[in-house]
Amino acid sequence: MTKKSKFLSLVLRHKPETIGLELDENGWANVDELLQKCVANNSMTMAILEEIVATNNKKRFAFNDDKTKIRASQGHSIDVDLNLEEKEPPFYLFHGTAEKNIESIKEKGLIKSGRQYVHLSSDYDTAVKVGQRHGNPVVLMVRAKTRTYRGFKFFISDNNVWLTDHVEPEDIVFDIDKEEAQRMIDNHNKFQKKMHERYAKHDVLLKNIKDNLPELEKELESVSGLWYEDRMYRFYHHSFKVYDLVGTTEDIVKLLRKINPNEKGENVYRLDPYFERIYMEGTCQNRKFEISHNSIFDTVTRPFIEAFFHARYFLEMAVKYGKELDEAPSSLPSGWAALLELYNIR
Ligand code: HQG
Repeated sequence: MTKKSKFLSLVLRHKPETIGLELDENGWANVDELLQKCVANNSMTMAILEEIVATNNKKRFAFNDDKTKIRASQGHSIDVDLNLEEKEPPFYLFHGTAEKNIESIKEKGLIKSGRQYVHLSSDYDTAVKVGQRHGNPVVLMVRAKTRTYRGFKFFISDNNVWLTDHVEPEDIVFDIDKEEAQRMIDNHNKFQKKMHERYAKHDVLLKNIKDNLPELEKELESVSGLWYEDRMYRFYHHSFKVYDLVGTTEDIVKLLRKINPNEKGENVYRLDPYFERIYMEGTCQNRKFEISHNSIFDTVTRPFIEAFFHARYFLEMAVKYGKELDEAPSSLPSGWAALLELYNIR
């Protein structure tokens, strides 16, 4: 049966002319014609074809729906259009080759030479088997997803072989064994999971803002306009009214904590450490005016102002982006990015 399947590979992938067969532009051969033309060269029956299609270890061949046509799913050296499905590849794919090819691959990358595509597999062991066909096997890892960001396309054949036009050396990981490859995949998956969790929190933040928008807007309004104008004036006028900022900052931060997308108990639940320090310094000391402050008025009150400005900025950004955004964006406007920093989810 292997011999017959190899013969089928020859006529359906490389040299249909050996038996005077013609494939259509999509690589299909007419089954009746194939059987007829095989008689002289290599006895083939419908039952044998069916068995090969069903049992071939790599599902190399496929019938059309009514079994009047057959073709190879990949591996062609002749020019056929398989209408392959373009598909987003996993982060890493594998390529098996022989040791003797490595120097040249390091220089030129993976090239398709005779075939229509460079062939890649999604697992390490398959690549070992492919490599063994050429000599002492070596497995290379291809940064497939990274290549798609640069516009290169990947296709998947009906029998799940990944195909691409070429791979430059800089997108190949050389000198890895199976454990190392697995470790890289695990690390990538861990990173991916973390990123997903983080992005999910962007959505939670936006939802929390929207759910609390009236309250946030009301607060922002109360620290804008004439009130705002007056409080800044009080600082320069050395008036104790500037001490009012402390309570206002606390009110704002209460709201900012209310929309925190992190869960209580998570190690990122506290706000950004810089912000927490600015907030502490601007609210925890010298809260009440004392005569002795007069001589050091700016030293005492500047932390109030600093904390107020930071808190007000985040409140303003929350209101702005709560109104503007319909969903958490992947390219980040600065004010939204600052909010993500505040909640440690950037
Ligand atoms: C190598 C089988 C030097 C490449 C398998 C490979 C697969 C370079 C050989 C399918 C090179 C080509 C395809 C460079 C690539 N310098 N050597 N720059 N770039 N090569 O047989 O991938 O069983 O055409 O590493 O399972 O081995 O037939 O390709 O060693 O899926 O269904 O050039 O064939 O499927 O060899 O195998 P091939 P391949 P079937």
